[in-house]
Amino acid sequence: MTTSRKVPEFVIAGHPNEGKSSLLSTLAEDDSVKVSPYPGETKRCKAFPVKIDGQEIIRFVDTPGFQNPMRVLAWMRKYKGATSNIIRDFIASHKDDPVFRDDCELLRPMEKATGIIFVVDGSRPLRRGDKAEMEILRLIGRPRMAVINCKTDDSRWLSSWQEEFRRHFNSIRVFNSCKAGYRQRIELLESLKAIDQELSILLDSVISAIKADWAARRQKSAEIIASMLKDILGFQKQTPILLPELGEEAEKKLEAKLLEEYRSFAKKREAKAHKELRRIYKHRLLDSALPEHSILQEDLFSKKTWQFLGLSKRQLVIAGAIGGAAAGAMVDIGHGGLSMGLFSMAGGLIGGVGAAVGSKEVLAGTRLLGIRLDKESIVIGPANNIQLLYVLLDRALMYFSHITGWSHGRRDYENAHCELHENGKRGFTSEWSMERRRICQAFFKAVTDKSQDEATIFQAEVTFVGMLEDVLKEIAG
Ligand SMILES: Nc1nc2c(ncn2[C@@H]2O[C@H](COP(=O)(O)OP(=O)(O)O)[C@@H](O)[C@H]2O)c(=O)[nH]1
Ligand SMILES: [Mg+2]
Repeated sequence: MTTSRKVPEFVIAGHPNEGKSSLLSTLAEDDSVKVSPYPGETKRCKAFPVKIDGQEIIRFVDTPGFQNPMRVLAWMRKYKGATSNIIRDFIASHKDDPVFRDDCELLRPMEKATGIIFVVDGSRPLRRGDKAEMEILRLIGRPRMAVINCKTDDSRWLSSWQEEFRRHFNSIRVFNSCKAGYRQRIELLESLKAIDQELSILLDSVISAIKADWAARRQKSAEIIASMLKDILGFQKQTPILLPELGEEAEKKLEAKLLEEYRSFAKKREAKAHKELRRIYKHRLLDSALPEHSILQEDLFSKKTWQFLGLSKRQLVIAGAIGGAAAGAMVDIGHGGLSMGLFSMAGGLIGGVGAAVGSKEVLAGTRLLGIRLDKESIVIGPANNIQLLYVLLDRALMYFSHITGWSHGRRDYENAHCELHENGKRGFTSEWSMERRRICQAFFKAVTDKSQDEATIFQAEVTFVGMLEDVLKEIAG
């Protein structure tokens, strides 16, 4: 058996409604933490473990906040016993008094805590009660850190908070629970080291574990995105037909049916990948919160999606320079395909089925942009236009950026759309270098052209996933 190492435990203290639960939620990446606009909603202390691969590495305890700081302080100032007994004795003499219920509840976990994180809303002025709370923490004598969590943009009071905190705490940090991401979480843990020398080694291993976990999540995400692209771009379906009997009406029906099948498959497969990403980044509540006006709410094949994420002229030129049949198809789209309906818009990707079915040469078995007809069957897929790869990739990256940029403590899901729109302007891939496009091109070929040898396919996929990992790092750190 492995020896059970001490799991550092930090108690989050402070006045009600200052953002304690929000801070904890973001720090522990746990959106099940109850955050409420009404003070006094957190009634009991609750520990929230941070686990990696099922193993607890650090723990944060949410508390109700001080109820009577002035009176608690008055009692503690008069206390004559040893500092190490002050909490125990306070609880012993107040546990039956309902007036001090929250205070007892809050102090209890502090006795054995590794440290205390004191949270204030730095966008309001300092009050008498705040000083009393800080003084209580000093008398308790546990290692402590102050976190200034600004609920609004008002920074008038920030310096007075910092000044006051310098006198009472070993470490101070400004942290925005609704905006903080991975980097800010690591920074906060780094500052926690300063509260107690002995903590340094313990927290260093926590930080290393979190970093390694973040890298592993990034790798997993890159694989999820690549696998989704592989499935959608490589989708192929063969439907038997009896050509002589197939009239124009039947052809139209068949083509519509095939398109619908493809569309529905792609949609489901894309949603599945997004869901997997969401799970990796531990978001449960964000599920229903996809911004209402986001381009991600648009159908994958809608004109709007393709106009928004479609390739720019510059990209088309680069794509043309890279060469290949797919690039040719893209240039066709650049020449006005987008202004037409789904069919011509999708022209490159699954081929103008209408044209294919209507033309004699095509009926002879020519492969045209992903749709093939021969004497006995009609074959749809794999995709033959790399633009579908870029559209899917941009949507996945936008989604990734959205979920990794969303702090777990943030709950105003209704305001989500604005940011996503800005993030997603023209998508991420539109500015990519020739080098990255080449990798995409090779990947596209690997997943759509089965005639290539296995080693080439494997290499193209590995290189693509590696590149994606870099991209994800650029987005989420
Ligand atoms: N805008 C904004 N609101 C915040 C922030 N932190 C907390 N809040 C809000 O303030 C309220 C109280 O937060 P909560 O974490 O429950 O405070 P607690 O009582 O100290 O646990 C909730 O409505 C939060 O959404 C912040 O950094 N920015
Ligand atoms: Mg709370």
